Amino acid sequence: MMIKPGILLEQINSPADLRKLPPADLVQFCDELRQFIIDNVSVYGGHFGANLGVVELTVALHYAFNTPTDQLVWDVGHQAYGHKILTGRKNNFHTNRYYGGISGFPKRKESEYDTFGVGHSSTSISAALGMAIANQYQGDTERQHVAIIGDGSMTAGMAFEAMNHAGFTNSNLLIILNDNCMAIDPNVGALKDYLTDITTSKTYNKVKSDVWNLLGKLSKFGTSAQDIVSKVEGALKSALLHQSNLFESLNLRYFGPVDGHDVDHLVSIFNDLKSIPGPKILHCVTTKGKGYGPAEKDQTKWHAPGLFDKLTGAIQKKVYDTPQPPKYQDVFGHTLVELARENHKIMGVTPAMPSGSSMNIMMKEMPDRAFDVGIAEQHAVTFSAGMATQGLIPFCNIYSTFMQRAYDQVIHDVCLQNLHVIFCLDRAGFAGADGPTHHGAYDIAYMRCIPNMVVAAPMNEAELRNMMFTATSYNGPFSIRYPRGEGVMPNWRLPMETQTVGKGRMVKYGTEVAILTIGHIGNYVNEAIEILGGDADNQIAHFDMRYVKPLDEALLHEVFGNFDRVITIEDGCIQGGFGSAVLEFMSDKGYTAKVKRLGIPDRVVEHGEQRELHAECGFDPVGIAQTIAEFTLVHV
Ligand SMILES: Cc1ncc(C[n+]2csc(CCOP(=O)(O)OP(=O)(O)O)c2C)c(N)n1
Repeated sequence: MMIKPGILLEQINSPADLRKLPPADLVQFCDELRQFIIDNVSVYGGHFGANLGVVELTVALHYAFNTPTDQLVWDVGHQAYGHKILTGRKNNFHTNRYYGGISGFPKRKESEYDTFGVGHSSTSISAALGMAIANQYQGDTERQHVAIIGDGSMTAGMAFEAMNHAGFTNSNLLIILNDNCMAIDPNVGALKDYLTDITTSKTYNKVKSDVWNLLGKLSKFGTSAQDIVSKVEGALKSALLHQSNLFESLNLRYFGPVDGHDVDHLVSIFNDLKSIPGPKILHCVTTKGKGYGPAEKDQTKWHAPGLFDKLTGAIQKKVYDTPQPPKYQDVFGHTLVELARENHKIMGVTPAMPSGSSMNIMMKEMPDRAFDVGIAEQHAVTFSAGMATQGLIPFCNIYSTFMQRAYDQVIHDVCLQNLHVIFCLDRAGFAGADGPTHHGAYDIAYMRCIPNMVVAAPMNEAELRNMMFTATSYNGPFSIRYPRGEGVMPNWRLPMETQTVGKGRMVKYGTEVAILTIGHIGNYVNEAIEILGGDADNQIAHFDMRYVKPLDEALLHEVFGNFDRVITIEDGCIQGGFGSAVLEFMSDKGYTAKVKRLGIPDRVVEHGEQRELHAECGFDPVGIAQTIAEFTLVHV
């Protein structure tokens, strides 16, 4: 069917406008909303497949529920574009994820419809339950609270913790399980199999559809939904005795599975569910990428494909004349396989990020030695610890930001027992367009205070390989952080060398000021020197410290013995991070020097390109040059 582009969407600027549409227009409206998302994401980028998959759910939710009084909590929030477009952000949607523009995730300060800030997964049920219990306590029993959570996010412990709690409350909570069998990569685990079984089981669905029919029939006779449910529940329970339902055993009323793309049916179900008291779950089956062929076919690639030609489905790729440096994640992935080929004790662990971390390279070549454990960072860490107790050497790759979830496991299960687990923290530093929920800002600070933990950060690809190699024979907890994106060495496959743990290096000699850097951000120093020009090259000494812990004390004695002006630079929080470690050394050893620390300040830094954010925080090459100029005799 050809739809006239945007004729309904043009008139709709809020859920209140949407609710004025006759039900007969909803299908067309969904088509227009889907097209709007395709038009925008193809040109401006962002998350794609997950958004197309929830178009009907989004429209039905805002149509049936009285938002913003009724509260929708989107899990992760990467699928909330339709919600944003419907709730006043249609006209600035082209700024989505750009510096100064709207956020790619729901955000409380952006809209009253964004009830809870998200970005990390599996928080929605807890948050919605908290809202429900709070409103109940405050005497509002009418308000509806809806958590919309994907089957991938449902694999996390936190989702189960929340359901376990919800099941013994009488809260006004509806959980919508958006089951598309996918996380970013195909979803994994026993729960996934269970959901597939429930969806495809003939007996189960027969009984369920009888129940829905009955519900429909009784509605027509004016019987209240509560009565209907209690009548049919008994029948259902006995009919399904042989096939227990996971959610029902947690005391949540389970409904479904239903077609998550049938907007009319969804609206009528939501209207029915509104009057059914207590915590309940509606299982919706959807297709990630729905309505856009290429995205339905290759769902991982189209999770966040970058810019593309919407007519041909061709994803834009930059073409270069010369070989380009690889992404750090790929250096990790290939190096891990190289190491694992030589050392049969090496294993790989990722919590639901096989593609994002490039662990998929090892999963493909050595499927029995590399594990995607689902969105389960805590489990990933302790699972790795368990393997380490048996003499294996797990490389546990977790994005810096998601490692925050597993902090206790890092301390309690790995470091206190001094186990040989190697943590590779991808996306360390500013994450870019994903914004503050995803910035890897804190890992240097949170890792360096734990006994036994080594904290390393490579300045380039060769260093990353050497650190991974070094870590395999270190025999204790070892963390290596590196940023999102490309390194600096097109020819990076150099033979690996063992480093001395805790040894830094002088990158360049200088006479007036010492710049100490950690990790990839150190590459900015050269650019800063070029910006300064003049005698800057002679005046500036640069040290790549490589390790925040143990610190290279011998090198620091040299630095503080020879320089009275020192600048530290890190792509991490300035409080408690690398610069703080250097200051602690200086103070403990009785040196005095002027020290300027550059890094992520103690405030929320929003989204934007990594370089834009570095500039905002004063540690892009220009900011570094300015600091040097203010601090030394060098003039900009
Ligand atoms: C704690 C945490 N770990 C990992 C991620 C990265 N991540 C973002 S979306 C996603 C998949 C979510 O799958 P699902 O909930 O099924 O949603 P879908 O994209 O399939 O709609 C993952 C792993 C995250 N956001 N939070």
